[in-house]
Amino acid sequence: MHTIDHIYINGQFVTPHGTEMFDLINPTTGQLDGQVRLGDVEDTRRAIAAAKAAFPAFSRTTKAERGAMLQSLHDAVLARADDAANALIEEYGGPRSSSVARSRYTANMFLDVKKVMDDHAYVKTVNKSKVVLVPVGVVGIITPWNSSAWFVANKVATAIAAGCTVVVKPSELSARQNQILIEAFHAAELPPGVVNIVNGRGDVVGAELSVHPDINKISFTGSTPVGKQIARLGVDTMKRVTLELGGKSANVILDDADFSKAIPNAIAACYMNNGQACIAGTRLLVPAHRQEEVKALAKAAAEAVVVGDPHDAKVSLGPIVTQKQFDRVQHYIGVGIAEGAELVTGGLGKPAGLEAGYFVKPTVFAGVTPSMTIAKDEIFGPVLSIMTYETEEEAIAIANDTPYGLQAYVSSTNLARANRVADQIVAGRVHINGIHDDLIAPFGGFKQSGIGREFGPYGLEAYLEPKAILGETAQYR
Ligand code: TXE
Repeated sequence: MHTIDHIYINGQFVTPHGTEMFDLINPTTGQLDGQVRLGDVEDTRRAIAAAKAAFPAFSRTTKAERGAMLQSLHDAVLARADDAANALIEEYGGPRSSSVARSRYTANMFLDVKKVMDDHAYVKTVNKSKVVLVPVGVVGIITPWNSSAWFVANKVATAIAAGCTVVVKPSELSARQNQILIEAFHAAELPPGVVNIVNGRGDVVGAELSVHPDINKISFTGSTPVGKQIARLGVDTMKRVTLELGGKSANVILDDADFSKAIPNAIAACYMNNGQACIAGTRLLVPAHRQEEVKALAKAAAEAVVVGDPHDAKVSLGPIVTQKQFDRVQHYIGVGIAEGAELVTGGLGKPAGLEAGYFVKPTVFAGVTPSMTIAKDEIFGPVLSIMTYETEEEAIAIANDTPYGLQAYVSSTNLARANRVADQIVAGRVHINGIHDDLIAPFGGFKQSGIGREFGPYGLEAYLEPKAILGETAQYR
């Protein structure tokens, strides 16, 4: 049993004023694995006060000082990478190989951000004036349960690079991962108050961060409805917001693609993170005359996925995070069947032998039309919808026929053609021929997938405000 009964304020682990205990259930077993004591509004206000008090001195630190902190954070987080991987596996059901990899790149994020900071000009000349990029202030960071510690690490690293202080409200479902992260932050000996963390409910701690006048910016990753709510709550105090929200990403397979690679890739792009990824390629768009071939390849690839205990190195698909999310995914599979989509493989119920946990059968639907619910809603589970198109123009139109615009995938052996299609898809990132990693290129969404960008120089600028000094200027930074 893991008991997390402290929050982190002003460089100290303190007992929360809030007394509610929240159960942590292991999604692989369905058994109680721990409890977290939740903070309340009073705890949130204490954390905000600490971040506010730390801000003036921290905002004046040099890049060299903050660079040393980012290096220490990298070292401390890396030292806990194995613990973090275990927490990911047990708390969230992340398969071992991806959990180990993710824990390592969570640590590396601090070095990536350090390099971006070092390369970024914080003082520029625009026309005849000096423009100084100054930290936006005290930042509230609100994160979901999928890839939680990694989201926190990226946001905290970027805030530090900018000279901001923060209050973090992680998902209550990710308390263990974030406890390890905050212990690493403590070991890195940051100045007190620069990073504070309050476990708690979204509508309590998250909402207080979103309205509090001493919070200058919210960086949020989560669902589109909650992102909208946060933007609404923040408008009275004119908070800056970075919102990374949902997606319904299209994966466009052009008729000249190498289907033997593109279709297994499409399964991987949809089932990543146990199907619980905002960037999952959930709509597979294929030429109508190749549908039968695609169905056979997708069925084979989905049925080759090893589902089970994520501790097992052979497993690539673990459970869904909670009973509630499991029920939601089952609901959508039922709706897909009821609305007349063709079930190619998978379907309702749990895979044989895995009844205890929240496991979903790797599922593929074909004959999905743009008006079906499963083509429109973010399901957040391993459920792929195959849709057909007649022409390249129609493929692009279907890809863009969504309120989301986070990510897309295009496969073709003709790179000029692939790029032409990519140019016309309205999404923050488009991957050509595969799933690619780039933690410096901008990441974020068009349309209702969010506002702003994370990673790299664009992510850094989201924590900085340009301030122009006109007239007789002098360099002093
Ligand atoms: O997200 P929420 P949940 C989608 C996905 C999933 C659904 C629900 O479709 O099925 O959202 O997941 C905090 N003020 N995504 O419930 O509710 C909350 O405590 C301030 C997409 O986890 O958006 C948590 O810390 N904060 C996605 C965080 O917001 C509030 C990632 C996210 O919770 C709040 C996760 C409020 N009123 C889910 N209410 C992605 N795009 O990656 C809640 N929170």
